[in-house]
Amino acid sequence: MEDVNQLAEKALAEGATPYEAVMAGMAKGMEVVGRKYQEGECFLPELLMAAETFKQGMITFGPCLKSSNTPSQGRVVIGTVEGDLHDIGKNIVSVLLEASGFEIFDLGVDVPSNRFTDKAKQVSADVIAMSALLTTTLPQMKQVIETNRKSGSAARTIVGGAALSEDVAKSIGADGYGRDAVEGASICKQWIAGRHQTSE
Ligand code: B1M
Repeated sequence: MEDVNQLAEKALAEGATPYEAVMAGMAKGMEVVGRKYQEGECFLPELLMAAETFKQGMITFGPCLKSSNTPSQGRVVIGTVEGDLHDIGKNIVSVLLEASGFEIFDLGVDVPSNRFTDKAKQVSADVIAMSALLTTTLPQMKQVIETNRKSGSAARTIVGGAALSEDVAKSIGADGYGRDAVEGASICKQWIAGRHQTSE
């Protein structure tokens, strides 16, 4: 953990793009630790250390991924649903959306469903983006989607995270599903581009 920022600077100095370093480097590493945890080869403390190391690395890479002078593409309310504290994937999605010019309202983790819909209404969000890694928290996502739809809000809903698949996303009524952060950000961009085209 102490070395990660120095290594991050080194990767950038050697020509890696911040995006490559996060997706092909740190996220890949997290995947390896996750697999070892699943196979009983490493335990919760190692998992926590890996997660903290990831977050530490984002201190270097995060600002490089963000673009400050792109005009706003739209507004996204994002969070990890109630009962779920996993935030690494959600944070990557958030950074990529911000890098694509979206205005981000990040509600954090363990977010009750009404906070998503209230915030979306308050800021006239274009998208509500939700992450879930625990299968037990899927009903929370469904609730946000239903409340959003019933309220007549124009915000579209996109979901992702290890607890989801395309089929599950469909079954809970989400407008979109991102297999990974890149796909999630790209779907949001397509939605906004489509909206601009229809209004021209
Ligand atoms: Co936990 N955990 N965890 N965990 N954890 C999983 C999810 C689990 C699959 C591990 C396992 O047992 N095999 C399992 C869930 C089982 C299930 O529900 N089916 C699990 C469990 C059980 C638990 C606890 C209950 C363990 C315990 O306490 N006994 C506990 C729950 C706490 C809680 O949330 N209430 C717990 C705790 C933790 C830590 C705190 C130790 C840590 C989280 C730290 C943190 O996030 N700050 C942790 C971790 C690290 C994992 C694993 C190993 C890795 C998750 C991760 O960060 N992956 C995970 C196993 C696994 O997934 N293989 C596991 C890297 C990250 C980049 O990927 O988040 O999937 P991910 O995001 C991807 C895509 O999914 C996608 O883009 C990202 C990158 O491209 N994506 C989106 C994500 N959100 C998106 C949203 C989008 C679009 C794409 O649009 C909106």
